[in-house]
Amino acid sequence: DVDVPEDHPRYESLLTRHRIEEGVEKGITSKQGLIAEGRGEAFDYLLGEETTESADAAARAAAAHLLLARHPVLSVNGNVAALVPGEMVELSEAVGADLEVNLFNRTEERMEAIAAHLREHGASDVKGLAADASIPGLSHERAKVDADGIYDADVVLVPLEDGDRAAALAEMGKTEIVVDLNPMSRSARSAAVPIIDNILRAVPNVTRHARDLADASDEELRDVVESFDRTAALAAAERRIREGVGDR
Ligand code: PTJ
Repeated sequence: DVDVPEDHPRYESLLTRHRIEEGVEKGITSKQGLIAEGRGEAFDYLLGEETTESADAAARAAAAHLLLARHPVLSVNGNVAALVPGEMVELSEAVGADLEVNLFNRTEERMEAIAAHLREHGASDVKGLAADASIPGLSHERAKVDADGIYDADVVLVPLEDGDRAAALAEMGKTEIVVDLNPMSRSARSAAVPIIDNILRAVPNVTRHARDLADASDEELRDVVESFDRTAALAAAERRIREGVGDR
């Protein structure tokens, strides 16, 4: 569906822009999502546009957390829905997690459009529309979640999340997994597991690790969780940005 030549040196980045643009046209992604995408791209460029070793370790720790969880939930916003709808459905199936639409700029139209988009990509049940509970400490619209979804979850994956909400969810005692290309963002810093990687690469990578760990015992999963060092992961990403990845 895209007219981007595959041998173009910036193929992935052009494809991403195209998907976000299409997301806006379909009423899935907000206009602010375009700005967020631009910001993410700049960080991705500085990180070398690849999954670093520490981001891979974070993805494995995320998979272990999701597999150990009582009730894991994957949060979906307008950018996530445009970029990785099928990949989020696959991850939810691999770890037995719920999918919940949760928007920073909530409108009923966009909630419905995203839920329908996820169903088109194979989701059987999409949460977020009931909005019968709220996250303490946030303004009304931004606090809305489902009582049997994010509100009840013990482990939540929140990709590209706003800093206030990431902090409020962590405050509720939830184990938070954040995907964000900016290692200095407040959401990355408040996460138990910050995955500093492009969502396009991060989500399939967590799924791959989850499949690899599918037969692991709880003890083995806990070892994976405990051997992950969030401070070191953030520092490694920041170092890579500051020191550069060499000539390209
Ligand atoms: O659909 P909504 O209403 O829920 O709104 C979603 C956005 C993303 C617009 C909203 O949450 C927002 O404004 O987020 P921010 O504060 O711009 O933060 C987005 C973060 O995601 C930034 O730190 C970006 O660097 C990062 N980011 C952007 N694109 C990607 C990304 N991280 C990983 N992969 C990306 N493709």
